[in-house]
Amino acid sequence: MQNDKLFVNGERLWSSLMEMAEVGATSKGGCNRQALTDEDKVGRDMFVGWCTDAGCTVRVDAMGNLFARRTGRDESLPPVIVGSHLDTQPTGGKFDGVYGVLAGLEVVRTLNDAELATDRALEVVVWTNEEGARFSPAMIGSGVWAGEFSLEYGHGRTDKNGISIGEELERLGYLDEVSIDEKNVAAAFELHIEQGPILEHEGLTIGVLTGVQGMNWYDLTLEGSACHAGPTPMGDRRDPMMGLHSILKRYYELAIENGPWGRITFGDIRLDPGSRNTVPEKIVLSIDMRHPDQAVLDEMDRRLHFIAAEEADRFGLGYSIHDEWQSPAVEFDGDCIAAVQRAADLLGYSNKKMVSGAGHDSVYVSRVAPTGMIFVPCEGGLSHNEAENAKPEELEAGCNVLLHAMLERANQH
Ligand code: HGY
Ligand code: MN
Ligand code: MN
Repeated sequence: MQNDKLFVNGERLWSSLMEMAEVGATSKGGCNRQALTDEDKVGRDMFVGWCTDAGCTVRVDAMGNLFARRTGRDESLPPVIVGSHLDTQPTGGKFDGVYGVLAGLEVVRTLNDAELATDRALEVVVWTNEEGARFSPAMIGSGVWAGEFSLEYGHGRTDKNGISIGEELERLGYLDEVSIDEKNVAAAFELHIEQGPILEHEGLTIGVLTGVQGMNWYDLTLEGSACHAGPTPMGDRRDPMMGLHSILKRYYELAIENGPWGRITFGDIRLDPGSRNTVPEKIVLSIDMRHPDQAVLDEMDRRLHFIAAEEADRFGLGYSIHDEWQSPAVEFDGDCIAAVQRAADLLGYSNKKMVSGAGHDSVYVSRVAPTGMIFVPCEGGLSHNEAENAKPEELEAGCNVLLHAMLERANQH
């Protein structure tokens, strides 16, 4: 490895990750720093302080997205941005999202140490509510910024307690009126743990991402009749759970038939009235279905609706499917992919091109800016779990690739 290459400070990156992991830390070693909670505010304030200390100016937009800017030689040029998210799942880990944000800050700190200016300004971005765990849908901060959702829609989304994003931004002091129309960006990058098993299984250090798989979210409602769990014979019931039992079997078969990339997940379920000795009247089931090939995902969508109709009819149930969110499959920008590939090769890291199984803010950012992503392995491919873990040396390698990919685009005209 030639000596004249710039390298990040892996220890400083690791210690900033561990310091941020203390915010919303759970007893099982993970993080619960859900979007726009008090814990999220503490994390945001910490990040803003670190960026200010690193000489950046920080701008907040009307969705609470944070833009920490390191000026370039020519401030008239569109910047290069690097972003991800600080919000976590309720039982999230120390690295999902936050690694991409703090790696962006580490790039700034490294360039400061080297007293290296770039032609274009660099901006490290924190996107609001990437996870979609507290407020549905996911990636709503980047989605409003990219024009996928209106600001009114974004502010109006509420959590399970009826509290809206707009109210929480106001309460936390992260609601600003700055225009969110400044989308003139030369290139955008995001660095993230893979959250799956491929890189670790193949013994590779870097994922050069070519795109993100398509994702559909639904709410399936099944309606029957509440009755007594004791005297009511099984054959006399209109039990939505009996219909759900058949539907679930066929939905899992649908994902497996469309393997190896077909995915279906049922993460949340609500039964009314929710009493142990009353046959439920209504079931609402959350569905997350994914596939990298949009045509296949569209066919899975058709089958999903057909199966629900057929099984509801068989069990004499009412049913409805609410299409909560659709995020079509995304292909990243060829020049950004090539910049990541060149950086990984220059630094001698083993790598492969791949598609992301998880959604990321880059899905929407890629709508308005040339975008690329970088993956590093995580232990056992595990994520959205408090045991999420990654190796410091691999996190450092990913950040080195990010540094060189950003440098290439920041000095390109
Ligand atoms: O759902 C996703 O893939 C992302 O983690 N929000
Ligand atoms: Mn993430
Ligand atoms: Mn996540």
